[in-house]
Amino acid sequence: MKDRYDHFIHGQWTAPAEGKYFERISPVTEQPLTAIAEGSASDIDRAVQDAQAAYRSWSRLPVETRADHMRAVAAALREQADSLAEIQARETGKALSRSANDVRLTARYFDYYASLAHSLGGETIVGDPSLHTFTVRAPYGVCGNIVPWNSPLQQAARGIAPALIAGNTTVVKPSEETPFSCLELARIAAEAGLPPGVLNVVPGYGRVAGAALVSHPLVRKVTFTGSVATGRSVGAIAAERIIPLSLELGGKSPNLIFEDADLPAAIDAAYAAIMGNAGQICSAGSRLLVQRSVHDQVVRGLIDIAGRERVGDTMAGATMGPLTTRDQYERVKQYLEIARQEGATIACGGGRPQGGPTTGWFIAPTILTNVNRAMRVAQEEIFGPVLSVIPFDSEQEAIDIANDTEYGLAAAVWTRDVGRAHRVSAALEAGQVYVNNYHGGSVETPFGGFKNSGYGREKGAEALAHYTQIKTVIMKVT
Ligand code: TXE
Repeated sequence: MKDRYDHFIHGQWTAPAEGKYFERISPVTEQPLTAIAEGSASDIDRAVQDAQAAYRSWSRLPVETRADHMRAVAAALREQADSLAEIQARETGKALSRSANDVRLTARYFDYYASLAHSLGGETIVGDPSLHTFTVRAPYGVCGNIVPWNSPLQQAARGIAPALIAGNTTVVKPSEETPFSCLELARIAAEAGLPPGVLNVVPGYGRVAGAALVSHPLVRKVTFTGSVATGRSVGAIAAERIIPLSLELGGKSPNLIFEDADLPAAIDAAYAAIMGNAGQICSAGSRLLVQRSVHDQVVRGLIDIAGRERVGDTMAGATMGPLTTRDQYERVKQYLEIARQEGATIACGGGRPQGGPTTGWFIAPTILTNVNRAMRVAQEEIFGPVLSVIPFDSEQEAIDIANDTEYGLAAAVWTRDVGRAHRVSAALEAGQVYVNNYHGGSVETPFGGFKNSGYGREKGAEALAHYTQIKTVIMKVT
């Protein structure tokens, strides 16, 4: 990590126009990590103008040349994987092994979209024989990418890589909480030969730098990952400007365990689905719906696993890290208070880990039972290591409870009955459904939400549709 981070524009470190920096605090020690440039509207303008200039040549390169550049970025990311993983682990507090996996995925996004280079063709349309009609998939120009703080590297990469292969250039506004790994990604890409301006990164606060990026007249497409409230305000600007937007806004994803499931596997996966990354995963399985006959057995199994978790500094061997931001820590504590007021039972956890670290934004893995579907802890995204367990009796009741939230990002069903697996996965209102696994998807599986979890799809070939616009050419030939 550098002593101070500037913006990364035109392939080089660039000081902020207004000369302002702010400090990012470590989620583990609560001491300053390092200083970071505070992006202003003029920094955003500079980055976007530069990306627009780069767009002219980047979009005209042979697609295989763009793919070569992206493969070179992937290789460079792998070469510097250790230091990059450590920087992301320090800024987020997440376990180094998890951060290393994020770096692997980040590299895979560049490789994967490079491999789709030749799928960017259009079609020939049969009609009037005097006309030769075909479509091409044209890029938009400069894409804006607003990234949150829970997995900053791979969340940035899943927007950058499809944008670039399609011929767009991109300006990333990382979260003010976790900007360092994104900036390092841009540096590594530039050193790997990515032409200047193709990938610019401007850190700063959302309401200033983020809003300026969405509002900039040269930004022709925006990808946003974050909260529903901010997604709404970004959406209002995009609607006004008539630019396309992909929104990934989190969830309250249900994980359904039926009595005929492989229970040991289901219990392990249910625990990891919510406690991984201390619950800070948009598609976390935060509502566990368990058939009543196996409810107590499942809850006992979960409490057992929670008892083995070591919460603390993951650099010093702990298995679960802190909440990444102070705001998030306060928000999770508030939800634990709400759970108590609503009458839920705190089966384990419920606050800071006993005998754990005295600094840092740590919460012990928490399992809430006696939760009913109407409670706020069953409806609202907590985004922490807090699982709400709700019993059900019938398949239909499980489906009804599962679909009874404003969200629809992910869902899972555990059963050995093939018919039930099909019926339930068809009925679940979610953009990604897992059967007898949780989080089985990767870079190649389309991902995004139903309902208030957003729209548009990231990952997979599907994402390319969101970074290209169809142009139909109708050519008179006789
Ligand atoms: O999100 P914000 P916050 C959820 C989770 C969490 C809650 C709040 O429930 O508790 O959101 O987190 C930028 N114009 N998720 O406050 O504000 C901001 O700088 C343009 C789910 O951190 O949405 C950051 O880069 N941009 C989630 C990004 O938006 C703006 C991941 C996300 O911040 C802006 C994170 C504005 N006016 C939180 N205001 C997921 N879907 O994975 C802020 N930003």
